[in-house]
Amino acid sequence: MNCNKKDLLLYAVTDRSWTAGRTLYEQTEEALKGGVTCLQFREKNLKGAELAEQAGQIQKLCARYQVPFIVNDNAQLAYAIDADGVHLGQEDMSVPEARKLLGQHKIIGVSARTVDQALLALEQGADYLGAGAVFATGTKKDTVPLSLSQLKEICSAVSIPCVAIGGISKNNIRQLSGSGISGIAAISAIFAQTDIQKAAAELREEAEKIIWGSFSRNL
Ligand code: TZP
Ligand code: MG
Repeated sequence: MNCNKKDLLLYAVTDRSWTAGRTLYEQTEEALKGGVTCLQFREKNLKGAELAEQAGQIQKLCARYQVPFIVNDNAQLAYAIDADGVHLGQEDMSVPEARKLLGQHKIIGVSARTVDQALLALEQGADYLGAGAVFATGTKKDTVPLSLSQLKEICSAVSIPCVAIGGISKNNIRQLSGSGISGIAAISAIFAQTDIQKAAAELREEAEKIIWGSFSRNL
């Protein structure tokens, strides 16, 4: 496994539907400048050559900033472009299959909403979990928020790091304090903002406070 817990602190997830006249490349660079520590390429509306082409560009950009580049859903694409890893939903390729394809050194993340899903992912060799949604979000329509106690249960059930996702913003991130997460993931709180660099920097500062705090329990 190749997943440094510290890299999960501020995990940005892309969404070109927010680009508002700018390119995803420009937006991603702003996010990286603002201090994003991991980037997931999640472009549900791109396919085939265009998907691979965009992914390759963003991958090179992330490499310049030495930030891990993770492909959402698509382990085949992650393999084809030699991405740092893949993030798998419950309906995507299984962890053992993805591990076989990508090898021991790539990062495999899994979405988990229950302790059972978390334990299975751990047992199968996932490197980290994405847990959520933790708050109401308009970005992903088919999700219902977990309670804070469900999030805590998931985090404490596994030895791998957990990243919270869903509706997280600088205004509610403090509610996640003490939940046991190692990072927060966000789409709109980063990519839907006019000043993406500033938004990422503010989230990073808050994430450092609530996750790392004055003692490094989660490191
Ligand atoms: N998975 C659970 S909630 C979500 C995903 C991909 C959407 C996160 O987007 P936002 O804008 O940070 O709420
Ligand atoms: Mg998915």
